[in-house]
Amino acid sequence: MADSFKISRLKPTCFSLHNAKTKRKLKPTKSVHSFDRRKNLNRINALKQSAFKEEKFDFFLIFNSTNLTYFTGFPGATALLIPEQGESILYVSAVNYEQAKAETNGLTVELLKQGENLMEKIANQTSSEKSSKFAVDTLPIESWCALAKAFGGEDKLEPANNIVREMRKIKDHQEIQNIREACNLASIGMQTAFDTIKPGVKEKQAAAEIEYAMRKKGSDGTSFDTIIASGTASAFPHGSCSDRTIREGDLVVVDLGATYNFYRSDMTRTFTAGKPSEKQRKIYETVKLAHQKAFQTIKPNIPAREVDAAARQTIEAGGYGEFFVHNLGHGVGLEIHEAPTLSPDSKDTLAAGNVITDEPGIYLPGYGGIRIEDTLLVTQDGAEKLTVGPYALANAP
Ligand SMILES: [Mn+2]
Repeated sequence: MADSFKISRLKPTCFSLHNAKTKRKLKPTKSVHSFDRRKNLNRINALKQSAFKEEKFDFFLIFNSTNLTYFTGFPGATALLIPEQGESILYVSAVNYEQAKAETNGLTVELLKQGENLMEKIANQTSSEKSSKFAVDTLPIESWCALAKAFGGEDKLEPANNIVREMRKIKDHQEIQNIREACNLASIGMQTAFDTIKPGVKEKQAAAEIEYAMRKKGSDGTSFDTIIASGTASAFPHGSCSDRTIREGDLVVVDLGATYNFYRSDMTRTFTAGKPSEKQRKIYETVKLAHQKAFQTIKPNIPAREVDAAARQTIEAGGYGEFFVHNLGHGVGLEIHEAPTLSPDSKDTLAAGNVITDEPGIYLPGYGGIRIEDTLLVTQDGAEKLTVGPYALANAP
């Protein structure tokens, strides 16, 4: 799925103005056991190293639901208070309380009663340390204001999601196993797309077959709503899935992903229903070359913007520069779009353990679009493709 050019995140404040021919047999790998709880404690300890040793905070407050899953392996908590010393406190409402106790360990699970003010509870439980400094990941602006009010002002609070963002960029062994499986499932989905899409099939029918195939092989769900964009709609990078019937000669962009143990995958192929035209072939070869050039560039310590540039320059040289309207790629993990960002203005530098997409595209309004995308693992000396499928424009004789 394509990541748009974005404005950078603002610090929250409230008190100041501030081919289809190659039939590869794809099989899911051996089932990975769900979260190893000790791994999650390792993540909390790693956060403590960064936040308390390097950044000099006394507490780290986690509110973001994806971050909560990352640190606890449990997706139903409300907040996590991580002190410099001692056990962390996981705040959970009654509906998820028993499950949280059963599915986490090494944490104090605390019931958040009906009507209880979470922010005041946290302020009261930490009030003995008057001059404490609190790092906070992400909060809606209203919640940030409520937290600041409970602490008597925002002086003690510091937005520090960047520390978590940097940690989540580098996947550990268990995360890579989960993503690898999510990618195997996506590859199965894409094989189904190659087998299903032909003139006379509706976009939604194709999506149903794809999702059914992935689910049967063990997918927990899709990474995002499956995109089957045919005809002129293929020129919309985030086009969705309609009741439209695919016609002979259409370009069809298929962008899909599966989830496995909370982890996601992302893969795109474009093909024609029937024989491609010369123009379709020319655009396709340009995108394919851009995808390859970017892939060959990927290695640890390279600035992410240089990988984007390798693809962008290839498309510009092909004469389609203005029609590549999104970033080259993005990180994939618990979220479909996460760090690092592969864009012209990215400040990220790639490192072994990053899981990223390489997804150049060309979109001609009123005509159609072509995108090719794989999810990749950055290795010690390059990159490994985790999604696997032919690069073929025609999927029918
Ligand atoms: Mn993507």
